Formats: sequence, C-alpha cells, structure tokens
Amino acid sequence: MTVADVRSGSRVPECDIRRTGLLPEHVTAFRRQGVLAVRGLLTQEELADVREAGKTLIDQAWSTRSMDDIVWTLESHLPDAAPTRIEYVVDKSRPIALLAGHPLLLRIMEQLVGPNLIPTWDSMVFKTTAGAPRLAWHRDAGLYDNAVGVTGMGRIIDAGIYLDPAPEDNCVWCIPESNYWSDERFTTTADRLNVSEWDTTGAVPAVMAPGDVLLHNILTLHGAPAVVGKQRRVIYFEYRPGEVEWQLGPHTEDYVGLKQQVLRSCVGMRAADPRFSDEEPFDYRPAESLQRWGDQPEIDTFRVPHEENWRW
Ligand SMILES: O=C(O)CCC(=O)C(=O)O
Repeated sequence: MTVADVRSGSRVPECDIRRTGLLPEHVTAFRRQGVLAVRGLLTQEELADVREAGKTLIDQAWSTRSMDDIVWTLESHLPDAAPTRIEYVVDKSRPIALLAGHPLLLRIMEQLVGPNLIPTWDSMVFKTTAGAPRLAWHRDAGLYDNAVGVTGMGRIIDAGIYLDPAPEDNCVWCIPESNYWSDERFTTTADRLNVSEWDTTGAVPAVMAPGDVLLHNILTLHGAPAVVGKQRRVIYFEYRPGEVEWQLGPHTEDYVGLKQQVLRSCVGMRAADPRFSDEEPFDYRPAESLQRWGDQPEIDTFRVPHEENWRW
C-alpha cells in the first residue's frame, strides 16, 4: 500500500501494531478516513483461545435456539433460521473477558478515545456456513444530534477483532471520510446503496486476517454482503469517551461507573492470569472527576443491559 493509496482513500489505512506501534500518521489516517486496520494484535495462542470461545458460544446458540441476547435470521424455531450475533459476550466467556483487558488494544483506544474511555457494546457478529444476510449500509447505534460535531473525528470507536479471514467477498466495506458527512448526505447515500442487494460505489473493502483488528468510527458508513457457506466471526468492542457519555448519554451517568467496573475487572483478571504474566497491564487512569467506579455497589456480572441504562 502506498501513501498515495491511503491519502486518496482507495485503500483502508493500516498499522502493523507490533512492529511500529500506533504512529501519529496512523492516528491522522484514522481521524480522516474513519477506519484503520490494525494488523497482528493477537498472538497465535490468544487467537486460538478466543476462536474456541467463539465456537462454544455459536454451538450453544445452535443447541439451545435461545433468542436471549442472540440475533437470528428468522424466528429461531424455524428450520432455516441461523444465528448471526450474540450480545454481552464479555459476560458469557472468560477468554473474551480476558481479551477485553488486552493492554495493547486498550492503549490504542486510550490514544484515540482519550483517557476517560469506557467500554459500551460488546458483541460477536458472525456468519456461519448456514449463511447470513447482507448488513445494509449504516452508521452504528447510539448516535447524537449533531453527531459529526461530537465525534466526526472519531472518539467513538468500534474495534472488530477478527477470528477468521475476511476476504473481499466476505468482509466489511466502508466509505472513507463518510464520518464527516451530514445526516442528509448519509441518509441519501445509504438509501441509494441499499436499493440493490449489494452496491459498493465509493466504498473500499476491509480485508482482514485472523488476529487483526478493524477500527471504525461509528459514523463511517459501512456494510457487509450476504454470504453462504463461509464462516467469519468478529468480536466487536465499542468504546466511548466517559465525559461524553456522562454529559450526553446515550446511557445514564450510573452506566459510566458500572462499565468502568467491568473494564477494571477485565484488566485485573488478565493481570492475574499466568499466561499473560509477561505483559504490562493496562493502566486505566481517567480524570479524577470521572473515576466513578466506586459510585455503586460492586458488580457481580459483566452484563450491563443497555435498556436498563438508557438516558433517552
Ligand atoms: O462484521 C460485519 O459483518 C459487520 C457488522 C456491523 O457492521 C454491525 O454489526 O454494525
């Protein structure tokens, strides 16, 4: 990939994180284009653990056919139904909770989101070989009025951690710089692209390898084609600045402290696990006025339901 490719937005900018770390040019490219591929975050050992965890959760979905926290293509009792998404995966799986405490991932997020980062959504989005419909062109949920003014430059970020390869015909596509578009331009473009089954006009593919992480600004227009006969599993962790959540929502003030407890617990669990003894744990240091983890009783679950904590 050349510098010209990245500047012109014809390719997703990328960062070889274990070789260079996150450099100012990576931050600039992410701020501008609304997307950044971080290559090689996970070690083979951790990747194997999280892949196994992903498989277990999907196997459980198939065997229980439960609709609790699980999105299906059809009502789950129907024979052609297939699961495509599981919510609150940090609560459901120890390897994924350990992943949520990943120091390098959290340092990247601290650089981009700011020191008061909090984790918000945690989900696994996947395509089983039974197939998954297209994900229509969209911006992510929990948007603000005047969202571009709040986060056009990208402090609300979804980090997609890839457990399987994502080649061009089974990957997320995104439109660089759409993170700065007005609501009207976003709606018109998404509506136009979504008229046909799969239209990639103006978009670039985010081709990913297992262990890579795709960062996208939640305002960046993105979508994914329908697939059949192919597997792709991605763990999505969304992060927001605690001060934005505190002042504007979409969650309540209490939510900030609860999710800080989740983050601190995941970091602590990872630091106590002998497999990660050679790592420097993430040092979570939000501004003093936003250290809210002592505001409520200690949590006994990592599942903090959005619907119990909406402000609007
Ligand atoms: O991984 C994918 O296919 C896209 C997921 C996505 O865009 C979403 O869940 O909002």
